[in-house]
Amino acid sequence: MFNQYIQVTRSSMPNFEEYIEEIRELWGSHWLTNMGVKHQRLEEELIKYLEVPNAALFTNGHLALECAIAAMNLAGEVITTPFTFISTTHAIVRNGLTPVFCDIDPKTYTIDVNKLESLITEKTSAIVPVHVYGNVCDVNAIEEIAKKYNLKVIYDAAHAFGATVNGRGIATYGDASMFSFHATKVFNTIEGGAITYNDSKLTKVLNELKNFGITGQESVEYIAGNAKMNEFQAAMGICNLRHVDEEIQKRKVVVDRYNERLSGVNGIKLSKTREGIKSNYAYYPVVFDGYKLSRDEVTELLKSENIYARKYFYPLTNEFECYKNKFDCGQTPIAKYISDRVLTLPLYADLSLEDVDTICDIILR
Ligand code: T4K
Repeated sequence: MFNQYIQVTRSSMPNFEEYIEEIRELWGSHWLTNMGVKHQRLEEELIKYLEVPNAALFTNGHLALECAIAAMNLAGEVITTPFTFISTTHAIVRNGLTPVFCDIDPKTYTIDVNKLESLITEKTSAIVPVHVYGNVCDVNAIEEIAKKYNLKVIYDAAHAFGATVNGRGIATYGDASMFSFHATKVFNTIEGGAITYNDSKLTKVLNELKNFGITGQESVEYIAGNAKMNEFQAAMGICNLRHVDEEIQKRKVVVDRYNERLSGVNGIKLSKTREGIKSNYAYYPVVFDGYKLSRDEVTELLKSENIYARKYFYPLTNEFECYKNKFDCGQTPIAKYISDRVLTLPLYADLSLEDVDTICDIILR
């Protein structure tokens, strides 16, 4: 048994002195939030790193997604998947829109593009696909469908920071992408998030939506909340961005070891990456399907050894109390099947290969 808990993930942090150095000037300026110098710098650096024309920072990924949806002036129905964190569905509903749940592809767990078109009605205004676990959606098929029906595409890319498709940054697909910079993510700003987007005309509205709808010192043109990233968050981001490539590389080593130990085992299914994708190794989902132990038994077994794997994403979002009488999870049977069997194993840059081996030994013995 591990003496210390092994959690599903552990925040990446810069060297303490590096962060202190980064925030030192804030004691001189006393400018702590409301789009200060650190905020501006992180935004510029992310535009370069993600190779996107525009980026807007937010206090967290959820509010970023809510504001992106609001900025697009959508109406009616939005097609999405229930195999995600509750945030995705909430962001649609809190904008007064109706989510329409599409099933997922059984290999990548992303939206099944073969089922998407049949869900489009005259009320559909957008698609919100999820790059779940950092597994990239079939972005080209989604683009084609969106073009054909004149739909907006806003990716929930909360998990996909740094992933690329044939060398092209994931954030360049669709009208916009939301990234979460939560402490549990590959790249973090403690709490935080961003919207990357193609149309520069959205800059003004996104900046207003995160700042109460204020359009001038004496004018407020619409009703909005507060979703600004503060200077301490941005400073954390500036530091973590310097190390993110190294972090991803270290995660790859951990994932390679899991793959080595768990692939080919009867009853254990590992998720597949599409051709041409460079992964960011955000999560390590394992599906227990016909294994000698059920997913829940493996969860308990690991827990008894102080290892805390997590059932991301169980239940489906359309099964939660607040939605279950409105939606039928039977309409997304593959999502339901995977959700009932999936477990995400511990994964972080500093997880030792020895610990990975111990986790695998416990599962396999
Ligand atoms: N869309 C998707 C697809 C998402 O997955 C998320 C967030 C969002 C949208 C919304 O983005 P944000 O608004 O959060 O930026 C966590 C995260 O809070 C959440 O960000 C994440 N997805 C979701 C999948 O997981 P919990 O409730 O499972 O986190 P918690 O507190 O149990 O932490 C998990 C483990 O992480 C801990 O056991 C240890 C480690 N940890 C946690 C924290 C808080 C750290 O090492 N450091 C920390 O500071 O939700």
